Amino acid sequence: MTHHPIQLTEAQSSQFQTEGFLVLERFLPQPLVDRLVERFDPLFATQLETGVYPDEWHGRPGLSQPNATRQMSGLWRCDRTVASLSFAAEIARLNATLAGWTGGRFAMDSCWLKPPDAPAVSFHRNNSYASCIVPSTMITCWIALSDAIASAGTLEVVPGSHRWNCVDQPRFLHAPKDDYRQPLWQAAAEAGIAQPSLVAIELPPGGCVFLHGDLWHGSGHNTTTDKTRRSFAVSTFPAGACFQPPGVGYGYIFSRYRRMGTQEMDESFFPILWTPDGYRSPLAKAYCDDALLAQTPEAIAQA
Ligand SMILES: O=C(O)CCC(=O)C(=O)O
Repeated sequence: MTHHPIQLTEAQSSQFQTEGFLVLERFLPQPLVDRLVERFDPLFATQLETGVYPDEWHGRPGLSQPNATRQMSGLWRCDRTVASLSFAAEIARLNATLAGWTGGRFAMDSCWLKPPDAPAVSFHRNNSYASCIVPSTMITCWIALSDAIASAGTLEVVPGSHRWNCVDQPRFLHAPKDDYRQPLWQAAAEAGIAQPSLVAIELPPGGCVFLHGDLWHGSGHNTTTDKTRRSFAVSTFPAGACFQPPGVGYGYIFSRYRRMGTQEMDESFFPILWTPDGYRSPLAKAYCDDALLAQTPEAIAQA
């Protein structure tokens, strides 16, 4: 059983600075993993608890190839059980603390379901998808919701690549026609790195890895015949983040929720989830519970 809040050690923080990622083998208790996984089938079958559609939706049962990766972003809008994790203060606190920020604001949530034979996900840097935000930086907590093993296409990262002097450009990530690591090889060449080392993040269900927004990562083909690889990712901006002027930078999902006439981020779309003095945006308090505040077995069983 994991107890929140988690106290990160100095060694863990310094590993994150140096390597650009940090693994916690135990983060979510199994009942919470199960509760989250149960929500995905109804969501992909268009049974949306709130009636609201997600921001991104790839892979539909009956319409897409059976082996297509199913991915949704902005799931918190559709389902308040999912939102209770997307808006967990603890995740925002850990993401923000690793980055050295004094507050964390919700940026995005995504689920990634890779059935047997699912194709790879191209290597990329998450910050490239948020250049319409200042500062253009996010930290992501990627949580395994099944056994995340190399043969099932778990996440792969390149230690230290968050410090590489190179650029990435937004691209379609699902089912690349070319080598899914090609963007990585190109970036390594630009940064003058002869042989980048790759690490497959193998985790039990409920384990997580925190990713620096400039860390190169992707995931391989699910080569198994019977294992669906599931994960859920929550990304955080610094609490004081705002928009670039209109037309500057990339970020088509974020920009949808821009208010005209101001560069401020609206707390109804990007709630502040953690600050040291306990402030949370009204939306986060009114919309759902916080899944990581109710960690007794009785509370989880009743939820
Ligand atoms: O889960 C995956 O395979 C990819 C996830 C990813 O790229 C991300 O969360 O940024």
